[in-house]
Formats: sequence, C-alpha cells, structure tokens
Amino acid sequence: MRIAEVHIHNLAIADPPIRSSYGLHQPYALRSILELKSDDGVTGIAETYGGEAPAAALEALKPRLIGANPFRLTGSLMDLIGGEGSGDARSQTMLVPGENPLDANPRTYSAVETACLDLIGKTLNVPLCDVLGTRVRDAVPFSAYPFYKHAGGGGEGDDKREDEYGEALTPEGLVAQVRQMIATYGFKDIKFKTGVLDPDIEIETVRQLAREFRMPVRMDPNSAWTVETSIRVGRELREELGAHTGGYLEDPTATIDGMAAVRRGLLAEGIDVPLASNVAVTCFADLPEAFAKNAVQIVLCDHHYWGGMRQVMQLAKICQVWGVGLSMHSNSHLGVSMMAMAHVAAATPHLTYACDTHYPWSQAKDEVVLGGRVPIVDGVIRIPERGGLGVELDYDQVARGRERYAKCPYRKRDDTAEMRKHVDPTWERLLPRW
Ligand code: GKR
Ligand code: MG
Repeated sequence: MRIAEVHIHNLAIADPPIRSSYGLHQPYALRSILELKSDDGVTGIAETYGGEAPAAALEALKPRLIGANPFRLTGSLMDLIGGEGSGDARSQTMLVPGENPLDANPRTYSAVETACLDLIGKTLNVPLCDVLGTRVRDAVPFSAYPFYKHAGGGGEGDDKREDEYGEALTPEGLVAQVRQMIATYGFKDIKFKTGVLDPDIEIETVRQLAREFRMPVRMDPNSAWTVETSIRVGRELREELGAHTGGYLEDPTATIDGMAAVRRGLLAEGIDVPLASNVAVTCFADLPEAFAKNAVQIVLCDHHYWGGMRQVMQLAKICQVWGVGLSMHSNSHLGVSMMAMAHVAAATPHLTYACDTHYPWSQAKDEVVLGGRVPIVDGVIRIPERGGLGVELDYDQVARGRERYAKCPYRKRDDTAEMRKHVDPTWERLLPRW
C-alpha cells in the first residue's frame, strides 16, 4: 500500500466569545483536515490546528508523503519529533496552543501519524485503538468544560450563530452553563477555565459548582496568578479541589519553578491540592525538571502537539513510573479530533482523569464528520466497532468549512486582538495578572 494523494483542507468553525487568560476567542476557530488516500482507494484522515502556518507545514511535507508506505511513514519522519527544535527540545513560549513555532514539527508529525493510523485501521477494518494495540477501555470519559463567556454564539455577518449557552460572567451564570452542558452530555467531571475574573469571584464560582454538582472540579487559570495568589486559592479551595475529591489546580502560575513553589507552599500548610499542567510542561524535555522539582502532579497530554498518539502513550508510561497522573488537554475542535482523542485515550492504560474537550463549544452546522456530531452520552464517548477513527468526512460540510475560511479574515488564533476589539482596547495579557 502506498499513499497516492494528499489533501489539506483549511476550515473555519464558529466559536463563541469565551474567555481565558489568553483573552477572548475569535468568532471562528481555525482547523486543518489532512487526508491521505492510498493507491487502494482508502482515505485516512486527521484534524489539527488551523490557519496558514499549520497548513503550510503539511503542504511542505507533501513530497515526503506521496508514494510512502503508511505502515512505515511515521518512522521515516522521526526527524520531526527528535532532535533540536523538533520535539526533544524545550518548547515553552507562553503562546496559545497551536501558535507555538517550537512545537510546529511535532504537530505536523501528529497529523500525519493520525491519518496513517486511520488509513491502516480502515484498510484492515480494525478500530484505531486496536491498531495501537492496548485498548483498555471501550468508553472514554470527558469533562464538562465551562468558560466565562460574553453573549454571542460565534460566526460573523450573515453567518452569525444562535447563542446556545448565553452570557456567563458570574458564579450563577457559570452554574447555569454547567447545568445545561451536563443536561446535554451527562458529564461527571468539571474542568473550569479561569484566570479571567478577580480570584475571589472565581473561588466563589468553584464553591458553587462543587456544591451544586457534587462531582470532581478542576480549575485552570492558565498562569494568571502569582505564587502567593495560587497558594491562597489552593488554601481556600482545599475542600473543593483537593486530591481526595479527584480535583486539581491546573497551571495556577507560570514556569516550573513557580509551580514548584506553589506545591511547596501548599504542602507546608498540609494542603494536598495537586497541580496539573499543560503550560509549564508542554514536551518531554520539560519532564525531568518538572518531576525533580515536584512542580506537577498531573501532566495533561495532547496528541496534537506532543508528537502524536504513540508519544502520548509513552508519556503516560513515564508518568506512571514517576507516580504522576495523566489527564488530557483540548483546544477548539471538530469530530475528527474528538475521535482521535477518544481512541488514544482508549489505548492508554495510565490515564487517571476524565479528558478535557471543547466539543460542546462547536456546532452541528460546522461538523465535518459524516452523519453529524460524535455522540457524548453519559459523559463518555464509546469506541465504535468500525475501522480506524470510525468516522468519515462529509465532503459537502468540508466545502462549507473551506468557504467560511475563505470568507473570514482570520488566519491565526489571536485572543488578545479579539479582546481589544470587543472588551477593552487597552487589554494586555499579563502573567501574572493577580
Ligand atoms: O480555549 O481558551 C481556550 C483555552 O484556554 C485553551 O487555549 C487552553 O489551551 O484549554 C486549554 C488549557 O487547558 O490550557
Ligand atoms: Mg490548561
């Protein structure tokens, strides 16, 4: 089997105005779809970050993809995930995920790997997690992912969307948002994006969420706080976020040293609120320092930028050996990424928390998966007994996504620009802000 055709689709999908310490989401999130078609006429697909740079990187790789054997292709691309500047090096830039030039190669590699594994799975009629070979669960749990949010449903002009969730800028608004998400998807865990409002309001919001839903809550201010503020929040929320609840505090402050200082400060007071990270720790090269300094008790994996699914499985094993938990990070995405996340989670034994997903923030109108949105029922995605990812592309929907991309002015994610446009013309991303 050889790869005969490679297609890359740039898509724009409506995205509501949700907030984080990065700023405000633009009306469209950008995604790329990669298709690898074999000479047998089978097509493997992958979804990754969108906009100009990720698509150009995939485009540039075409000559190495055409004619390649998909069973061996990812082995011949190891230069993208090993060696200087390609995945073995430190990659922290504090830029939004998907816009970090230092992990561009692992992201490109990951898309090719996912498409190859899908192609192999579809050719053999074997689900992708069974191609990976270590399926340990058939149903993968995901978390509700509430955000502080302005009014609006995303999209622009005559493509402006209904506001499914409404504004949520108060503790009560957040509780209402989570109630709606849980009613629709049945989630059993809550991952709450913070670093947006004064920490006292966010503390109150977590308290209300924990009281109302009685399920594990995680709080992620994306490095918006000082070490002192982080310790104070950990102290005040020890009952809501403590290890005994299945909760955690994610990236309260920037840098491995900052995280280590927060952990030390909390432990000195006898408080076991574990710290998770997808900001202080973004690649394998961060692990030795992070573990040596006890900066991170849970790593958030993400096959999109950790260099693919098999790298995530290796990360899981390293974490297990070091007694560190593993959770899964997410950015705005469609059903192809959703299924890839579910398959790698199904095949990763040491996955100790329900995974994050932005999927509730995307809309059926933009879904490119044939048959519509991937179902999340009772908070889980069930692995379908179909080959590869278990989903195919709906080419009419892909064409609509391409059209939206062509029409919209966005070519990269820029939450600061959007914040200045709609909320505060003088806004700057401050780390720490509080
Ligand atoms: O979508 O605004 C967002 C999130 O803040 C996202 O960019 C983060 O990557 O979900 C993420 C996280 O867990 O840090
Ligand atoms: Mg995070």
